[in-house]
Amino acid sequence: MKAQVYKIHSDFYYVKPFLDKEGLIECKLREILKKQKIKVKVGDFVEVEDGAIFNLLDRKNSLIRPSVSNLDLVVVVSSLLEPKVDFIQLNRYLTFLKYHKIEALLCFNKDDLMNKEELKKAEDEIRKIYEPLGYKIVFTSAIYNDGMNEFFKLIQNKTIAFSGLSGVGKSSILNAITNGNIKTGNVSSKNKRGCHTTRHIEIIEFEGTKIIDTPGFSRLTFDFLLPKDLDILFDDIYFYAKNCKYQDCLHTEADEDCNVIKNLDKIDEKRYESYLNFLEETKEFKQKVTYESQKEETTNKRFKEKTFAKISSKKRSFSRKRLNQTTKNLHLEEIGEDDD
Ligand SMILES: Nc1nc2c(ncn2[C@@H]2O[C@H](COP(=O)(O)OP(=O)(O)O)[C@@H](O)[C@H]2O)c(=O)[nH]1
Ligand SMILES: [Mg+2]
Ligand SMILES: [Zn+2]
Repeated sequence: MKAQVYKIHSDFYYVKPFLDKEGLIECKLREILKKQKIKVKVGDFVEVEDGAIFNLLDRKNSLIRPSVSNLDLVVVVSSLLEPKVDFIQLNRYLTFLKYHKIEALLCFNKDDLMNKEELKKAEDEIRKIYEPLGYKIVFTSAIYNDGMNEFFKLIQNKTIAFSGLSGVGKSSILNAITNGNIKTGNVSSKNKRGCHTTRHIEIIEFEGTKIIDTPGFSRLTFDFLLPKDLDILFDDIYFYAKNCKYQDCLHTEADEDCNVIKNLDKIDEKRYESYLNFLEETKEFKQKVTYESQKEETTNKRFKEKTFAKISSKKRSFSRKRLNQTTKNLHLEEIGEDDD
């Protein structure tokens, strides 16, 4: 029987069968999946037999934090005021989602805090940056129900999750679209040691829309990507980067003849600033990869060759092939990682 995982509590998986409109079924995980270190997540499609999940079906996408699979759309919520839009953070969410091939919907909430002219100005500014990038954008007020019909149409019949900084109105929007009919479990709380207490992820259904209630997106630093792989995640930068004459260019001020630098006036300032910020984070990853890779290479050489001298004298840069292999290994490590 095919089913979707709706929530997980320690060793128990609560799944909803495809052909059943009724409630959830409690299952365990077959030993074989545990042995293969397969981590079943909320949103996963699985096969169930005799009260146990024995097969994980193909995923459309999958995240580690939050630990969910098969999202159609993530609503990235910002508030226009209180707090003001944090464009770097917004670009961070968008770049992260683009990397994971998950569609984003941009929601700008608390539009009631602006007067007509201010709102018009903010809207124009935002649309000018994000519409050419292909994003759908809604302006809402969770308090006055502005934009809620339009918002609901954009999420209807999809599997969605909310992201956005705390205080922008995610819970209020959820309340507004469901008329307070569903309760979500995720209040932000910290225990005595200042750590976040464990919170559960679960799918909540509302009129055909599956909302994955998560404690939020965390650890969104780009320390899993090589510097050379960042530009392609920025459509507006890549438009110029793809014609850059330098092959390994990172499109920073250091390269005067870089095609991105030459066209900087056509790229939104905050977008480029975001790119530079994330680039620094990717450099840390490259260092880690380089280190691991050299360590590996040295060890291999010690076994294969008789002289130590050769190793230290040949401080040549490691091959790209090896770099890619190490990158892959580090990624695999991450996949096997536990989230709680
Ligand atoms: N003026 C205004 N306040 C809002 C709106 N939406 C949420 N708030 C307020 O912003 C604060 C944070 O909202 P909440 O939904 O808890 O944000 P969350 O942390 O993103 O879930 C609360 O005091 C809400 O009442 C809105 O559309 N307009
Ligand atoms: Mg909230
Ligand atoms: Zn360049």
